[in-house]
Amino acid sequence: MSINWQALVDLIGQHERFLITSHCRADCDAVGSEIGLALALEALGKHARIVNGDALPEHIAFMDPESRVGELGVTAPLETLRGYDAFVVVDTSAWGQLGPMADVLRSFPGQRIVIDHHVSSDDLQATVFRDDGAEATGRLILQLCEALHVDVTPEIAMPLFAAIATDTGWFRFSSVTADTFEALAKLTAAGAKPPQLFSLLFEQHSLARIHLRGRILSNVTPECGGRLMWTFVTQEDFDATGANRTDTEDAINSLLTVAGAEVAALFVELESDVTKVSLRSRSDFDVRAIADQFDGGGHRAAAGITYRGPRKEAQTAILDALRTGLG
Ligand SMILES: [Mn+2]
Repeated sequence: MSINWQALVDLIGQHERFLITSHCRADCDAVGSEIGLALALEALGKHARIVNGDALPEHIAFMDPESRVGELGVTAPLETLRGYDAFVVVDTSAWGQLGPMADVLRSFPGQRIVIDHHVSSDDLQATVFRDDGAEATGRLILQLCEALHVDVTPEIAMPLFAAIATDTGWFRFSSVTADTFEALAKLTAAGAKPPQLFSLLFEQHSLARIHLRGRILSNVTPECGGRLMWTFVTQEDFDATGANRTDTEDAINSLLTVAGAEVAALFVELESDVTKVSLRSRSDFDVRAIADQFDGGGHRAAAGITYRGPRKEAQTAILDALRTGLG
């Protein structure tokens, strides 16, 4: 579904003061789209303010060098959010992802606008500009800049490049098309610096995270003739390395780099009786079907479960389901 850009240009033309938000636990596509949009609106002489339901995660704080992204109730008190005539939600269409900003949107009296690339959506009672074929909302904001005839400055180009780069796993996901590279060429010409961004995005790990990764990888065990790879993290691993619970992110993807691996599972002992389970597939095998059996959720290729029980019990139950599923 492609977007009627002229309709959005007209709608923007009818408003002056814009409130912008995105989903909680913002990623680079969320915050990059917010900042790119705010700067584009300001280039038109309009007022734009970004407020999210929670704080920007520390690892992407570099995306907001001017501290433009407010946090509701902290740097952006509720009573300061009056007097806006349009409210734009980017990179989500789900009430549940807005956190405390959902109530602000619910009671907002002005024009509501959604710019998004996700398939699933709630009715936010907004005018919706959705392209579920787009790899990132960041590319939609670039297209909007073009439709608005806004000059793409380096300050706009950097966050939009980061938005596309992260939502495509640095241009390797199946969502990447020729349009992706066309957008990236424009953003690079406008001043985005890919090597600098790569370093900021992917080369800022703590030594503790690397040590934890070493433990995770040294425990990888093959099953089903190598089609299934699984591993685990214990509370002792966190204690010994000094790593945070978030330092397990991405580790599971390394399991799928083993030749012949189709499905990966990671069991993280969060507490003695709470186990976080991540599942990934790079074949037709549907890991969401496994997650569904344990009240989890996700997608065909990436799903998760919060298992109420000890790690070893989670491993026994879920590995059994995976073995059965893989035949
Ligand atoms: Mn996105």
